[in-house]
Amino acid sequence: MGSVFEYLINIKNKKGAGYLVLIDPDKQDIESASVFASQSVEAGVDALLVGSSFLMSDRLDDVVKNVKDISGLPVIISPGASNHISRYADAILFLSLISGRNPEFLIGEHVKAAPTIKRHGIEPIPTGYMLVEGGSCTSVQFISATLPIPRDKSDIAVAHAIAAEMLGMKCVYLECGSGSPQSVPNEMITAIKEQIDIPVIVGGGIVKPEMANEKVKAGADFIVTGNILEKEGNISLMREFANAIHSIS
Ligand code: 1GP
Repeated sequence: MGSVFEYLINIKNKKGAGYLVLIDPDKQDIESASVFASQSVEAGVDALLVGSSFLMSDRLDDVVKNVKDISGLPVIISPGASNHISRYADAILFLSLISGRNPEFLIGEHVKAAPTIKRHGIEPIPTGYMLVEGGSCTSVQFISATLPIPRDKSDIAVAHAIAAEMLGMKCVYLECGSGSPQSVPNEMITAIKEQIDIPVIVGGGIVKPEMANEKVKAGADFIVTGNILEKEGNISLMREFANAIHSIS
């Protein structure tokens, strides 16, 4: 079997862009996460992310195991800290919060997590995580104690993305933070995409399929939604997102 990263690249090549749905174990119990997982398959979601900035619940293992068994989709952890690891996951976004200057989230948590990730054989996907100002102080901003990149400073965002690529990271994740009032500006996505060859993941505050479609047109390779499906969760909305994201090839 190929790697999860290869699977994602194939999805991007085949469908134009990929759709990743985030399940937050703090917000969803096993039962609702399981329903979500089976609906994801029907709706055409490409992979499931599981994660939280905080992780107050002890459900991570159970959620990962259940959604993987039910959906058969790759399950990728989107961690907030070094203890957010499940041996049942297929892969983990090995996120370095490159937009911030907090050493703990640039390398410290990684050193703590690396031996466990290796021991469990979870595939790490080295990812440059860039927090972009989204109109409110999100959990990521608060917990990481880092400043987001100002929305109107695409040049700063581009420089970070180029550095991520030069450091050998496999993708960049442009993130406004879960539930943010605004999403990553389309111009910023385009400016970054013009300068790097690694895939660009975009998430945070994407609440309408049309928004997802615009982000893909701007250059996003993968779109992440979380909150909106937890709030308004229904399979038809999930399907609309999938169609909007897969419509450009
Ligand atoms: C958070 O980008 C994801 O990491 C999802 O954000 O919950 O705002 O969709 P939303």
